[in-house]
Amino acid sequence: MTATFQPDADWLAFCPDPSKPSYVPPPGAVDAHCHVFGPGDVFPYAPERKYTPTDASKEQLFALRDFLGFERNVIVQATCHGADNSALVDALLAADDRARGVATVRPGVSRTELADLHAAGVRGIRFNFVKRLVDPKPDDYYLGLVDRVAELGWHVVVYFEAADLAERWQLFTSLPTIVVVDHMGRPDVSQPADGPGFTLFTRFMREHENVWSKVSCPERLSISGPPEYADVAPFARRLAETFPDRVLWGTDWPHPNMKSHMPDDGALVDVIPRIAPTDDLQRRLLVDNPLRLYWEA
Ligand code: 0GY
Repeated sequence: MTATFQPDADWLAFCPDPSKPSYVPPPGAVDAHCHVFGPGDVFPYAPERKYTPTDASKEQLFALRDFLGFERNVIVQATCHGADNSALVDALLAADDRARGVATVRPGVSRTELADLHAAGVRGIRFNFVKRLVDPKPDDYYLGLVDRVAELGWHVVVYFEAADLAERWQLFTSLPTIVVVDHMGRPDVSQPADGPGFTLFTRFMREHENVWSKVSCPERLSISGPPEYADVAPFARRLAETFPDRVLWGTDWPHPNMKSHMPDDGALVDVIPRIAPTDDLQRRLLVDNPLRLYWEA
């Protein structure tokens, strides 16, 4: 089937010529949060999607990986592809064992489909609670799905806004798998990193040793803006120093739904030493943790 898709009128395309970062990631480094979009005429966008992006292919992703000094990717199914993981699987199969995936599945998914996803390199599913991206469901919907994938040894990635944490506390704290939170649960960075909002998030991690966080996406959270995203770094650093074995980092390429600006991916890499200031913390963040979760599981 072929289809032609026009990106949304206000869509910002990813940076075509990122700068070479000054920071050199350690050998084996993993970009643990990125996406592929389409191409739409090969892998059509989902009818229920809430945005239509510019295509962002696996070849472009792998070229960026090499340019930025990374060796591997974790590719996360984006909502514009719904629960059709074809573009994700296509990228995983082309990656020569250098990519793993996080899929979206719905309750009717069969054992065979799950086994095929596993064989392609999928190691988790994503639950998205962000209302501008999806229509969130009652807790039972997610609990039913997690039971389906826990037996495969997969984990759950959750994407939510700061206010959802208190509201969905019961659900989030009852998930039996590893739970990886996208983008630190989207803290309000106009508040202090040791203020009440983010303290609830750190309590979530402290009291639940199965909870991990991506210390990614300063471009989405920052008020002070690029290239340093100085207001986000204290939040990310607090997590990287407090929970050094439960943090991941990713570019978030191709940065869907950015409205304020499109980040230079090289500048994003240069933020890493301000999040993880020592060689040891950087190695855990970029190599040890993602390898343990995605390649050694
Ligand atoms: C991200 C963030 C966003 C989009 C998605 O699946 C998605 O569509 O995750 C967003 O718009 O904040 O992590 O890519």
